Amino acid sequence: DAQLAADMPYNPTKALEYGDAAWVPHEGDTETPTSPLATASTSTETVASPKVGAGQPDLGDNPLDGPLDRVRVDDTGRMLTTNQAVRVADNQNSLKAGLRGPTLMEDFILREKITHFDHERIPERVVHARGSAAHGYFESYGDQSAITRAALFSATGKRTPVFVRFSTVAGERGSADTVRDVRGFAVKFYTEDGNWDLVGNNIPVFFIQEAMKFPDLIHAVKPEPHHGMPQASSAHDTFWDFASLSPEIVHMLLWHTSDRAIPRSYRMMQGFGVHTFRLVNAHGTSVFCKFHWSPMAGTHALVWDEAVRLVAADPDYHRRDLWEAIDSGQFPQWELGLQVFSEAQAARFPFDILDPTKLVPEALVPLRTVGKLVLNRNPDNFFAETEQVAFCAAHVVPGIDFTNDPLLQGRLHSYVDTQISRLGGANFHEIPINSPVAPIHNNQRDGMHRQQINRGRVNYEPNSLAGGCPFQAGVRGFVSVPEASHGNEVRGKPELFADHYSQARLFWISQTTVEQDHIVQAFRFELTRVQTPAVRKRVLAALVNVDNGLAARVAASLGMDVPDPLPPATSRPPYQYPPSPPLSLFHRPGNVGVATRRVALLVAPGVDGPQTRKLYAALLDLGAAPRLVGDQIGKIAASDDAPLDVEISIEAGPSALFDAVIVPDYPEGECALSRDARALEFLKLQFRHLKPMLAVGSGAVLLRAAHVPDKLPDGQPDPGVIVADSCDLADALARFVAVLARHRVYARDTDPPRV
Ligand code: HDD
Repeated sequence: DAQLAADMPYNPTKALEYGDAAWVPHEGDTETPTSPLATASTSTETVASPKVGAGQPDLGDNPLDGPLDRVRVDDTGRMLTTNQAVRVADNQNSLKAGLRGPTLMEDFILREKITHFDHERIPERVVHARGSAAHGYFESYGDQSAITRAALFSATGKRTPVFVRFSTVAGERGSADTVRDVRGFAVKFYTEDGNWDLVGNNIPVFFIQEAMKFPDLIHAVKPEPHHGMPQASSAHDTFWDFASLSPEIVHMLLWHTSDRAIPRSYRMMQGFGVHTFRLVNAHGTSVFCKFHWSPMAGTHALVWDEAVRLVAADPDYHRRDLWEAIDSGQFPQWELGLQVFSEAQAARFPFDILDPTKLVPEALVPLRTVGKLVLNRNPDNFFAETEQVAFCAAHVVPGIDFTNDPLLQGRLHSYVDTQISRLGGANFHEIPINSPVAPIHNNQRDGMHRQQINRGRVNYEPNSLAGGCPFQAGVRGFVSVPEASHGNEVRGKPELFADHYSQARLFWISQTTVEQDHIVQAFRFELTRVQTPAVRKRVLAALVNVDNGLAARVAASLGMDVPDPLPPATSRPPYQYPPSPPLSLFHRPGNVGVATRRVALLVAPGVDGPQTRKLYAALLDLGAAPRLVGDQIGKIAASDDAPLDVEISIEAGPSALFDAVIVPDYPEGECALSRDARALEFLKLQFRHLKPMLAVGSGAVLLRAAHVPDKLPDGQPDPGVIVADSCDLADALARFVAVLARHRVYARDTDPPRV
């Protein structure tokens, strides 16, 4: 750095940035400042910010650290200043003409502070306003250069930094996380060849086939315009009115009413690029590709009643889950799978690969796993990173290209356009979180908030005065796949797009019984909230085309007759797909056991101290997150001399926040919680939400007081209601852990619930 500083032309107005002065602490500094000239290669996370999670993120060699470190700020040991770096003597009192006199216009410190505050908010995203994000990396499992020249896939073990944002679609920025909705899954890869944004969802198909319909879809699902209700919910007339008149939506409606729309965690959901993309190799040869993210933690969902309660118990449920998992070192991971197929294969599919309401069944094209995504570091600042990150479906790199999917084509326009109003101008790519790590050289200039100081007199091309630079990259740059175009200009769609029901039926028949039950219940809930009977009837008429049984069950749940089917939009007979097991949520149980599962140990005075500590430690060892839950926080007397420290009260930590419960033994008699309605409700809800429950010794009294049945509806023992003696604790815990690793006891599920 000293050499670098010495080599720079001297700028007298910035003397502190040159030579030795750059390293000399000036008054007010309590530590050696990093050189203002520090570059990516020299600054490190620890120098720039002590604020790393307790998980000690494995940052490795991450080219993002340098550029982001340059703008990270820590105030420790620093004096308060204005934005002009003038030290502020008094931040409590404005400047007045006399102690009781008017505040003076002269008070530039007051005015700067208030003015900045007045402009702190930016427009929220028009969709996906509510979200959470994290840093990490993508690691390639091999060399994929045979199918793509994209740099991130060029070698085994190659790591590319990423920033990933998850979101809901409909809710506003402050809305709750656990509403029924599609989840966004947007990945920004900072590759050496520029940024690639894979802006996907947790559902592989979409509501509509044309970008032209997107504003209508979103207007319909957002709060109704006259009174601004309801928030973050599709269960209202305008959404279902639009849906009932748009039969292409039916496949997506089945996903939307399935438990996919209420994930347990962002870490436990799949991600999909949705559209068919192209991969292109160095010879310009291209293949079609669908992108799939599969969570190592498995795909797991909430149950609806639990999701609703979580809206109140913790509106930040998914945000907190992601943050805490990373902070505790349990880094969320996904594998990237590609479905790669040729044009010739695509031509034989019974659907059009340009239609985003269709998926490619894995039986037709299996997944090829090419790498993993690891999220290992929380952002330092929500606004600077999570809010200002700007994804764009048009951000691709050499090796990846688009198809003519009309929804995708419209997206290519929308994202940059929206950032211009959201982030205040055309230079949003210079905001640190959006900046590529690859260098930017072009003749684009000026605009609001320009950061780059482009040197020289030439800002045009062709030029001779700058030796023709920056020069075109030719084949080393992005080359679009040449595709023959034919046909007249026309507004319309191919015939196969009109097959609206075959894949909806495929999804329905690929679901297990319990998943089908939940779909019926979700339709019942949504359509019960719809006030207009004709809308309900039209939805039923569309469902008849999917499956008579489905339509009949939804109709019965609404007290309606099954209407005549909606006339199909095509005369082609529906295609009869065989069931596709990967479409079931239960197909991917995951391989992380009980890691990060939240387990409540219900405790009150007199609880078996050694046993409770043993259970707690055993769960911690497995990576789970045990918590002592009682009627209030603080110390309670246990059976031995050592008191226990209750971490959270039932009031502040209700049942919905825990994946499972344990009631330890009370050796000296009855537990006071058996007369506490909150504790009994806690247990009833654990049972109702299909969670594993373990009671040891006289802890079982609590289960009985809560009327928790120990049999399944078919009379078999409930594997998730485990009552054990203190002497077979190890065996009982092993059974409990096995059930918890499978997430829920779905065999317990009944409608209506039994407790
Ligand atoms: Fe979109 C945001 C995903 C169709 C227009 N979209 C946005 C985000 C995700 C998606 C994950 C949030 C990104 C973030 O975290 O900042 N969108 C999708 C998927 C689609 C899709 C998977 C279909 C396959 N979107 C779609 C269409 C249009 C848009 C058809 C417009 C024609 N989407 C936008 C947008 C947003 C956006 C208005 C709002 C905020 C933003 O872009 O940055 O441009």
